[in-house]
Amino acid sequence: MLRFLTAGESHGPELTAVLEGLPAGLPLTEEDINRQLSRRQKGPGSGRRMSIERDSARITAGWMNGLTTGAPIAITIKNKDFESWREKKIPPMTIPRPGHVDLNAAIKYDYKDLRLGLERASARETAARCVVGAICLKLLEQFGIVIGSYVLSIGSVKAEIDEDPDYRKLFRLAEADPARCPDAQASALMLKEIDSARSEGETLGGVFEVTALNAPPGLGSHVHWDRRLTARLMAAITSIPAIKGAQFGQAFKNTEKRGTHVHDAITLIEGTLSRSSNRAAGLEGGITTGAPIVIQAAMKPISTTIKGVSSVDLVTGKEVNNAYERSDVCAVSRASVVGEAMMAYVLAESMIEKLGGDSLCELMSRFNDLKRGKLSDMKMNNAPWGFGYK
Ligand code: EPS
Repeated sequence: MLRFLTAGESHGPELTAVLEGLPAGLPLTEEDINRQLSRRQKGPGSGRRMSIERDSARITAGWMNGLTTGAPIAITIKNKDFESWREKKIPPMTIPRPGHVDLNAAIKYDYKDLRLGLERASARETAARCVVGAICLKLLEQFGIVIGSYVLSIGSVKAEIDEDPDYRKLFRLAEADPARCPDAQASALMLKEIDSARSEGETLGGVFEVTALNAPPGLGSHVHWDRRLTARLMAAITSIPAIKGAQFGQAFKNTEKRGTHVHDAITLIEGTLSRSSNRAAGLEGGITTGAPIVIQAAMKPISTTIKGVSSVDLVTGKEVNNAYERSDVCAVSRASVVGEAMMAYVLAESMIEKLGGDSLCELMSRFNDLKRGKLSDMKMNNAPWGFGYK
């Protein structure tokens, strides 16, 4: 079983991630992790904090001489901003920001200052998730699995994407674009939109898509609700702060069509059962089909706005606009990298579940024996049968 924990506050000394259940013998460098951390830090709409932090990972357990040992892996990332908070007299925070965790966390945990909720709810925590995602991605890479993401919309500006796109091209274009948007024209408009929201004291949300290529068929299971990969991916993606909705491929649009226009016909190509389309977005019955796994996530506009939204001061009981806390204007481009990390974690978990094994060698030999929908492997009984229950 693969599992992870993160710990750390936004302005505390450091973030910590612990990942347990990885096989031994996986090659891993701090550079592998730092590459993903730096991708998460790029993107338009960031506040001043992003110019302070230069995230870099320190592996402190579960890894020797460049290889995982099978023991829990521990990693820390310093919060550079802690230096300016260490001795600070922090002013009281008593007006909850609508859209943020402030009010709910204070009610739930009996906090006497709202900042206690903010510190842990901050999306700063997603740096630790990217550490976990980077390590999981290293495992997936051994099996040829590739994960990428791109921005589909920011505010009302939408990218034009082909219906049956070349995903590797989308990944490349997004990587080279400041907004991580593969449509250059839309990207320019997105940047303008972010500038205009900033100047109005407003914030923006948007939609990004995360896609995994080359996942083998047979990950996840239909036999129980919590083993459906569909559900696990959905939970992982919607656990990212500010994600309020997700769908596989064009799930909502598909509801408007008749069934024969939605399901992916099965064909036989060179002895292997294949699909001529991928409207199922890589999953049927909670199990991977072997086609790209495509999930979209809807991110709400950042909750901290310069303009302020009406709230109540918990000290005076008076209705006032919430005070402004330094924040981002738009985090959609950066969140797409966090989406990749969560997808990598869920796929690594399901690969380990499928392949078993304590070392990479063991996983690899079982991977090579996986059934991949060859007609010659499908030995049907082709005879009447009964349940046989007493
Ligand atoms: C965040 C507020 C901002 C963001 C932060 C998430 O930080 P600060 O309160 O220090 O200005 O920059 O995101 C990060 C620090 C990060 O690394 O992504 C929030 O309230 O969620």
